[in-house]
Amino acid sequence: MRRILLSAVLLASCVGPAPAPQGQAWVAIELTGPDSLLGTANGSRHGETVGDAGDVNGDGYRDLLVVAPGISAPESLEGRAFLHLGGPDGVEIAWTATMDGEQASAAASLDMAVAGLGDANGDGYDDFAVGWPSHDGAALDNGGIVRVFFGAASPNNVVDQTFEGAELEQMLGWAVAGPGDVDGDGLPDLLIGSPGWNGTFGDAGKAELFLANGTDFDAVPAWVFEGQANGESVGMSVAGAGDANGDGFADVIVGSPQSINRGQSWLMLGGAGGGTGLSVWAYSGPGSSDYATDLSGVGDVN
Ligand SMILES: [Ca+2]
Ligand SMILES: [Ca+2]
Ligand SMILES: [Ca+2]
Ligand SMILES: [Ca+2]
Repeated sequence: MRRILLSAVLLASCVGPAPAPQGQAWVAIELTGPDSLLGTANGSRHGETVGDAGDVNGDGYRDLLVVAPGISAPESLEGRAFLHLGGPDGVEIAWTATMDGEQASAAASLDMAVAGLGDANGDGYDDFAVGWPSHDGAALDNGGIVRVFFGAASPNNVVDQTFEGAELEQMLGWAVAGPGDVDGDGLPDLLIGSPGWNGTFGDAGKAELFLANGTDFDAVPAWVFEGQANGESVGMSVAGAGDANGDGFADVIVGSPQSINRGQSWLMLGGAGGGTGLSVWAYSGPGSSDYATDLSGVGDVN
């Protein structure tokens, strides 16, 4: 299978005088030079986050997700994710599907998150998730929401599964990731961060692992990793860690730049049932570093 390098480089949504920036996502496509995916409206912050969607339409080319958290389409500042299909000449400039917040200010202050998941429902098409942490549930300001979209030969924006925050200001979906197959059943699983969640401690935050079951994802997490201090905000970042210990189960890394005032990340090993969710390794950044603001897996380093 041919794979195109989706070296998606975020062009800074440059702060400057009016007019407000639209933002652009630049995609380096082989040697043909950059093509630009232009923002569609002033202030849309198009390209603030981009993600590798995997091969959503099953044609052998990887596809690209581009986020515009500031777009109003038409709900004010609802935020939108664009799916651009890859092909033999790179990524198509025209999008194939758009996923909207469907609620005024769903993405206004807290941005959005996107992640390719792999083929979670086993139909041969890769699936992806989009998070809107500012989404308001029933009487729950900023409870947050993650929507899962299954791939298809002709991808669409029909929501196939939804995870919603259960608390005020939980901010579920601040971070999402497809860590791979954490429980070894052959299906890739789903990680969701909720940095505003209150556990034993206020705003402790949590990260949850949801296992694929062949149809969609279990609604109940295999495990929950909770913050252990007020304001720790665990789950501001989540990522797959590859198979860090070489046992065949994908592993997981969870982080927070708020932890112990300088940021910290934790490694959880996969295993039967998704593993224990207990950290086997923790790393903290140097003083006041905001370490673990963002995380990403690196695959097999050596
Ligand atoms: Ca594709
Ligand atoms: Ca699928
Ligand atoms: Ca699995
Ligand atoms: Ca492992």
